Amino acid sequence: MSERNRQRRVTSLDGLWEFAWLGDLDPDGVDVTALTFDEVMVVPGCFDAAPARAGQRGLTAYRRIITLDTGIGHGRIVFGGVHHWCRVFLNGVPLRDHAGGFTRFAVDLDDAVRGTAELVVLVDNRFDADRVPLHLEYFDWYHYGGITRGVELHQLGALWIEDVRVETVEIEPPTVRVRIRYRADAPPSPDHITGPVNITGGTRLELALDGHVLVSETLDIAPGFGTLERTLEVPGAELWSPSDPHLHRLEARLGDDDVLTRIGIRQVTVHDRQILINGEPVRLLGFNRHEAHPQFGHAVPEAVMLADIQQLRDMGCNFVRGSHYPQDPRFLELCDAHGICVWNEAIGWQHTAEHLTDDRFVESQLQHIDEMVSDAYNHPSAIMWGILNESHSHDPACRPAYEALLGRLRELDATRPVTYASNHPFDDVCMDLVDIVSVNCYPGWYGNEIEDIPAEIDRIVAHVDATQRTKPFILSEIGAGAIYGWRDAHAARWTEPYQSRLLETVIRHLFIDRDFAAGLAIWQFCDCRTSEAVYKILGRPRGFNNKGVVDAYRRPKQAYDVVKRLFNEIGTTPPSQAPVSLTLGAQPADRHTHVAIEGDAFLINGELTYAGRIYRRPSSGEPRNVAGLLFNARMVQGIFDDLNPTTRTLWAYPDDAPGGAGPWDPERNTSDFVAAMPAWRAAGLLSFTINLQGGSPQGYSQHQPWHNSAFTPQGELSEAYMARLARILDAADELGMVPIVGYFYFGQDQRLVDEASVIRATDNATDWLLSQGYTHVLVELGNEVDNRKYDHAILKADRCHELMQRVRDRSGGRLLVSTSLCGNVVPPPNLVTASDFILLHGNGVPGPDRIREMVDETRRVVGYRGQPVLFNEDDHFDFAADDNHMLAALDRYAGWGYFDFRMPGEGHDEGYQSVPVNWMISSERKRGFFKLLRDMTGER
Ligand code: ADA
Repeated sequence: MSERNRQRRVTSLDGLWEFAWLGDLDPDGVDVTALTFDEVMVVPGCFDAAPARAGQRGLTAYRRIITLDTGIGHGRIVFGGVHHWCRVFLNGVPLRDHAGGFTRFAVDLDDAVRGTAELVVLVDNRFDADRVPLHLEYFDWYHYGGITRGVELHQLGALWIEDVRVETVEIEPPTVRVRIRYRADAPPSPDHITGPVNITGGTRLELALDGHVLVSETLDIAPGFGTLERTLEVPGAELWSPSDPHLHRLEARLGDDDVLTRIGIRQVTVHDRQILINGEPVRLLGFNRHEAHPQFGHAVPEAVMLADIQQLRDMGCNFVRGSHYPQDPRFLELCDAHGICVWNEAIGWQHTAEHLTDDRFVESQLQHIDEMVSDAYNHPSAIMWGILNESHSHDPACRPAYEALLGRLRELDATRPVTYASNHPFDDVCMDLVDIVSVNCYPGWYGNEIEDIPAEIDRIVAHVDATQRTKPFILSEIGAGAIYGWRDAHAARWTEPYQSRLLETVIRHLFIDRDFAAGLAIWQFCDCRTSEAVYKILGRPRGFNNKGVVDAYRRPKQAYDVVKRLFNEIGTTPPSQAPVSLTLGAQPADRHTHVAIEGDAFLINGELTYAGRIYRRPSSGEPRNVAGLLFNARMVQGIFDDLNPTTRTLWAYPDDAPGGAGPWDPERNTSDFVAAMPAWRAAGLLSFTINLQGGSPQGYSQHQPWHNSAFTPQGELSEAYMARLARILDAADELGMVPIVGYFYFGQDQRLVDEASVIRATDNATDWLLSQGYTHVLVELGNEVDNRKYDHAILKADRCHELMQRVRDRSGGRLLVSTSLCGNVVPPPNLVTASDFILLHGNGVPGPDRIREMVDETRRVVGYRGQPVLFNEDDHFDFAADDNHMLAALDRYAGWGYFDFRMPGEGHDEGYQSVPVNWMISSERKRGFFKLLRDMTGER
């Protein structure tokens, strides 16, 4: 640790202390003057890492004699960290208790004590949720006990500096603010031995940077606590950055006291998905690091810390997440010097509402956060604060705790972004509180396989992107266990090759195949000992968390070289200036059209559709309410393609196609579709159904050998299909239309290999819609889910509600969901219950009376709660008749949807479902529908 004081008398108390094992004793019952100290223990050190006391939990006592010079003002003992509860005594008198390891605290001594004195510290490493709420047995790391960081005796005069905090105000010109908190004894008196305190003037304040005095003043210092603040412009100073970690030495002197600190001038900001240091985007590549070692426990010696930095640098890292507690300031100092950015985190691990709604727990966290901030404040390497690893951020009951803790961090330090690692990315309710979104996940380890990792990461990023648009994203944990030396031809879990393969997949996907993440912290740098509770150790061979790329003694595993190769390769390219969000089409932009349901009516942008419109039936003059209905047409082939080369030729453009003959062209098809949309909209069409697997390109078909699916067999999204869909949905958004996006079609669900793929496809489609920021789409989970041609059980009528609910949950209710059934079928209770709006099909219905009856019956199904009802497929065309299906639907206040396919002998202008097609209003049938629509809706 670099020198911190020149004037102040500071004595290190590190070394071998006398030690007594007190085991089960209650600290309140211990007479510290009557103890027998028959062992010795190293300070700093962990008594339970030492062979004599390895693995033991209990109360202990440490003792040593200190010498307080006569002629000093105050004595103060500064403990760098004690695990995890202690009580400090001087000459048998208790002075203070402290709970919680990993942070510094001070004990002020009685001014009357001079000469030699006996310092005894009771140290307890037992778990006790009342006394030490921050250290709980279930955490996934071993809680070593002891005086784990250095101890110092400070001898203070009558005026002393409590702390100095330095922050960067500007980088051009480099400008820092220095805040000195001091205390002056009251009142200074003639017999005060050292006493520059001068209440009438005469105390010197001096601030020097790299030896150059920048402030030199004489001040009046009144007794008591005080704060001095000076802003220093230092034009020649060099900035700190991970690639050029320039440091400056700041010396603050007040009277006879001083504090020396090494500072880095740098600014951390977040903007548009990026983390910037001094305005330059950085890509954070690194590891989670537990500060632990089998021989030293948490009291990792500086040589090991330096070796850690060496290995991190060797692997091309510029980032460490201090999991899951504040890192030793000595480590931060090394990170300052070597350009490693640190996420400094308060203690926390998987807390539920039980803790997070407990005032005492939250209070302990707040105190701990104060200490963490004060320890790390001046370290330029500490670029962000974190809290509460993997806690219940998805439980609204926990939100107040997140608000309190993150609020405290912002209050203490407005210069650093805040974050927490969430393992509930899909239903997190606190992410709006952070500056950087961080997610932990373990695909390929705790669930599914390495091959599933890219899709899982994409899903998470897409979701986060949709909800937390412009925030940077850090993958804050991902990894696999590997037992050091275990290389086996099967390369299964726990082998070094498995870990290598998994990490290679992750890094490639995040930074080579894509470039959307602001950072990655691999879980983890070194293996670390963990809880030996049975439920834990059975999944943690050797009692260690084995996911390190080096073992606990820092011996590299196979993955070390993989990470090294990839990080070094990636590190040579700058992060993209405008990172691509995980939207396969356009970037989410401000959307224009927002659909909602109120009762049985649809609203667009807060207004009923066709607001105020009444239509008088021509035959009878009876008034019908049109407002709130959704008239639509079945246009499911807007993104059609055929990936089967043997059938693709069927869809060649004929001579009579506008634009002429040519081979099938999916982009041309989508372009023609988009070009026709304004005409539909002008005629009163507010909605159309489009499907990720289309519909029969022949209207009705027995067999469907063509391959038209926006999903890969495993349920991933096809970029080409989704890009086409984005063009259509973007245009609809501009036009104020509300498309119904269907996910599955019975003629193509066979393209998905199994149920897991169907689920994956559902999630992917949902995440994609959200990631696009769409607020104008309705979801039709499956087209005609009672059709016997569906292969996957989960898509059939009796189970499809599972997926509908999944879409709703995943979108946090933002997507309105339904499904349709075959013509003439009234939906069963499970589907009515699961639907936000009800879709009916009118094909095969014998006449308008049955249409009316279907709507009536639907409204009587158990589970019906007044949702809007609409037909979104009906192949009836008697638009000029006095009564027809469309009018019948209107009679019952239900929307209606036109379904038109090309009939035998017809040309390219006919039909909307037969590809390729003229998407314009190009035939008598189409004109019939659009005329009646125009009349009904009053659109011109
Ligand atoms: C969690 C947790 C880590 C560690 C890891 C694992 O995500 O945040 O502390 O326990 O899992 O190895 O499973």
